[in-house]
Amino acid sequence: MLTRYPHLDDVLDLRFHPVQNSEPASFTPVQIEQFNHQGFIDPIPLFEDDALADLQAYVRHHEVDLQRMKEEANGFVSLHHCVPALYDLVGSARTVAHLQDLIGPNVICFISDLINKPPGQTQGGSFHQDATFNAVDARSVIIWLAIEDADADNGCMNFIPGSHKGGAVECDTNHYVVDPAKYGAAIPCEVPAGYGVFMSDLLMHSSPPNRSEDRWRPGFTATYTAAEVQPHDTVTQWAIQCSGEDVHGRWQPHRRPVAP
Ligand SMILES: O=C(O)CCC(=O)C(=O)O
Repeated sequence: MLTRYPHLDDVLDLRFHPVQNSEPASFTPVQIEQFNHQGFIDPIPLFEDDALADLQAYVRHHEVDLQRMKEEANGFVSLHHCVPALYDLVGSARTVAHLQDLIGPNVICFISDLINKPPGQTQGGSFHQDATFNAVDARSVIIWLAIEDADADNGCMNFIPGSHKGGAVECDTNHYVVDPAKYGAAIPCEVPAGYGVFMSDLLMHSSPPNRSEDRWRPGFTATYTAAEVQPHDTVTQWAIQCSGEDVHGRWQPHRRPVAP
């Protein structure tokens, strides 16, 4: 099994295509090379000082409501689609400028999630490739943004560097990679608060348990692709335009939501 959409397995291009950008505007050429070589770029600051404090306060005050919103929407909804503050978060200028170096000028965000792992967890941590969950060609870039410091103690993500290069691989019925160790050694990706890590949708990653005694681990993740990429199935349901335009009218992006 390759993806959650077996009828698309022969339609989707699930190979890795290196980013070709010799004159990036926000990343350095070395960081672009890092993306191509290891499948992610070491964390960079996206929110600092007051902007970070505001984001942390927002998440602390609204977390319960946001989780309830997801549960009430048949188990999941991409929150940027219905919460103005999170719409603005996924389209923030610094984030999008960096994405344009990897994706091009026409940036679509089509999925996001707030994951706050409680302390004292004992289970979790199966490797997967996000491209196998998305009904689009494997060209998406995922940003994982730390709302508070994420480290090995409170369950930061683990990556298998270079595991994106072979494209999508066989997974089990839960869409976890079969025998991930054969694709390389896993490393923890520690991310300071306000920093984001940009990763290929083919990078094998896992979310190990938060074994800390009393530290929550809130992280916000958003998935972006180029408007030129053909969407399939229901993948446009939460699509928004972060920059440029939907050149071929493929995504029909949604407007900024209004506050409930
Ligand atoms: O935030 C996390 O720890 C899990 C993220 C993840 O694995 C995913 O969104 O695919």
